[in-house]
Amino acid sequence: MVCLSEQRYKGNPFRRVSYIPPIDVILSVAFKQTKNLRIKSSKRRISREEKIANLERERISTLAMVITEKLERIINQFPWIESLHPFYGEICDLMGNIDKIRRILGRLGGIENQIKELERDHIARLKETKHPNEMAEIRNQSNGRMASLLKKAKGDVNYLIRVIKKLKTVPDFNVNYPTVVIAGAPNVGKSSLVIEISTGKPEVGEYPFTTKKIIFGHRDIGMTNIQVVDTPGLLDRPFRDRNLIERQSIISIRHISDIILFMFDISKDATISLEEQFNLFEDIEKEFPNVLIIRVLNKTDLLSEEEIIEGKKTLKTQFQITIKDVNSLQGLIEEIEAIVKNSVLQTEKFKEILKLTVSKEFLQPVEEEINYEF
Ligand SMILES: Nc1nc2c(ncn2[C@@H]2O[C@H](COP(=O)(O)OP(=O)(O)O)[C@@H](O)[C@H]2O)c(=O)[nH]1
Ligand SMILES: [Mg+2]
Repeated sequence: MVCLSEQRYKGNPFRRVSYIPPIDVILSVAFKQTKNLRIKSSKRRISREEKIANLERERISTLAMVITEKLERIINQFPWIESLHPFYGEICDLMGNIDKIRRILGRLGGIENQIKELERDHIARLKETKHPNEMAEIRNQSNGRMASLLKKAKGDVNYLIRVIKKLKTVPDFNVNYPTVVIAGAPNVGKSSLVIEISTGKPEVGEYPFTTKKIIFGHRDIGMTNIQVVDTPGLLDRPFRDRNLIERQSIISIRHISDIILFMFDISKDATISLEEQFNLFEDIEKEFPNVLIIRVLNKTDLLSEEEIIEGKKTLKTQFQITIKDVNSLQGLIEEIEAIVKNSVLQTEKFKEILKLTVSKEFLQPVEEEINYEF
């Protein structure tokens, strides 16, 4: 299996898994290849029996080879379950069962070994006979055993096909990038803010157990990329009536959040009361104890001067913005960039990169100039 830590790319690891063939497809491809085999002419003069023995051996080996290659490809493509980033680990467990996947991959590895064993056994048995009929019988037995062994994995492989299809739809977060998660009631302007903050074109993706599309974008700040994520259906209403799966989904977000922007809406457009918005804010504070939360008052274009002052005072919002005026976002964007730059500068990884890119002379202390004049 591929170890994730060796990967340069840190996005959704399940997107690397390409086509997983169902067992029936593996078998029909494998049998088709053996059918194409013919008795080969040989420079050496060999008996007819020997030629048939060679052909039957090749048929057995080819079937085993095609099956084991296909199984190996399935196993190797899967990310190493043990070293999945906790975010994708939890998502994987939400959409499937991580232990079940681990067991299935183990079982497929076991079948691969058993197929190789069957190949060795039957080839050994071929050597014990000189009769073409018996040779064909041995090959038939080998085919039958390999096929029935493989058929046992039918359900397992179908499960992998189903799970991987779901896992591939999970957004391609780069778990190495500092991430800003946007929270707040429905309709406060979360998706709009992601679009405004992002430098490129934001992507639209799926997220487990939300019916709405998730919008996420990037902001290039030179030394790194900031990832900005909207959370429809998750961080948008108080947690008290959440089911277990939704709570688990919320917890998975904890693994990627560095900053949370909590948006309040006190305009007439607000979809939930101010009290409910505040309950949601407190839930998030409790659930994300180690994450920096920045309070933002949005839709100031719909508010009077007095309402903005009052909102700022009661909600303790640090930024008052409106998506309708990009200038109002400047302070907030600068703050996010400053926080990220500072924290990136402090990481060991960044210091290492800096050492490699800055010239040696630059790092050498300037020699003190000595004045020889007396
Ligand atoms: N007037 C006004 N409308 C806004 C503002 N921000 C967002 N909206 C509108 O509010 C609606 C909901 O915005 P959206 O970004 O989809 O909210 P979300 O549900 O939190 O993602 C959209 O029609 C936006 O155009 C704002 O600052 N002022
Ligand atoms: Mg939205």
